[in-house]
Amino acid sequence: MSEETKPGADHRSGFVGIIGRPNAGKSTLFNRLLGQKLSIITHKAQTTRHRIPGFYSDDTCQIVFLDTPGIIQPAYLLQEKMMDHVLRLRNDADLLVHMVDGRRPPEPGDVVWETLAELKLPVVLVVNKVDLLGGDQAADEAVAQCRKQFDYADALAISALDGSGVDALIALIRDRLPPGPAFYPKDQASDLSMRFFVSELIREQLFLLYDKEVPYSCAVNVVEYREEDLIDHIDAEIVVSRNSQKGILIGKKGSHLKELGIRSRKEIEELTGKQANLKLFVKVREKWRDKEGFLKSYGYR
Ligand SMILES: Nc1nc2c(ncn2[C@@H]2O[C@H](COP(=O)(O)OP(=O)(O)OP(=O)(O)O)[C@@H](O)[C@H]2O)c(=O)[nH]1
Ligand SMILES: [Mg+2]
Repeated sequence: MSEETKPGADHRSGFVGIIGRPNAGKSTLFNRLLGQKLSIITHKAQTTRHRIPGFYSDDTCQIVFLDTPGIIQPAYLLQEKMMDHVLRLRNDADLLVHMVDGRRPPEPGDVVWETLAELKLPVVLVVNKVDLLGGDQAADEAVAQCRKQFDYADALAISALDGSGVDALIALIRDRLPPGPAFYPKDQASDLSMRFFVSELIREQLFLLYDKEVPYSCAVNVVEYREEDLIDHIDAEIVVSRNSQKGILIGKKGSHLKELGIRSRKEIEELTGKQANLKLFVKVREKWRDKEGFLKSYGYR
């Protein structure tokens, strides 16, 4: 056993799922906990579609955080797959963090209460966006409103954006995890591939650049990733579910797609620290969001 994975006297480890309604700030918290951008963030709901692992390590513990898609009532098969990522936490997580936007904590009857009951795990309530609440009273009220609906193990108010309360959250989680060794080398941040992160960065730019239904109708697949010393050559296809969306995506004389390529390349280069030669292609696959075969091959299992 390597030095890194040897259990110390009081070393702790475990899996912690971050769940909540879309836009609550789950991915913002996840990235802040890990000190790097592993998960994409936008102002739009349902940005995250996968379950993304990120490894937090210090001398005393290793916490595998799992960022998840926002909890919704699914309307199509892709959304059902997204909710499966949340429900699977029941078997895979030791503890849950339930994130709530402090400005609008879920009401009685909200779909999250059903999900929390189904997951049958200890849950820490995290009231987020306190920077927007204008004082402790609103945060306390949000905690009280949620506690009426669910029996939380603990509750805390934070701002994932400015980081206040995040160290306290880590300490609180650590104390609730069982003793055990690290699962992964302590300098490793995740076990997803660079292909995955690149496709997510392109999807992030799709959400930021295009309106309405378009980003929700897109999947991004990296079909070729060839590394050279100074430059990575990346081909990515963007799949849309209707022919009309292809035109919107490409824009007049290719202007929209060009802009998407420029912005995505910048993000990818920031991630890899290298130059990227990015080529984007648009492909129509009618109603892919409802077809098991397409979903599977696009990584939505
Ligand atoms: N002011 C403020 N904004 C925040 C905070 N945390 C997140 N946000 C913003 O809230 C929006 C949604 O953040 P995300 O982290 O993408 O939310 P999410 O819960 O992962 O959303 P989905 O993936 O769609 O479920 C973004 O515009 C964030 O910048 C916070 O503490 N304060
Ligand atoms: Mg997210």
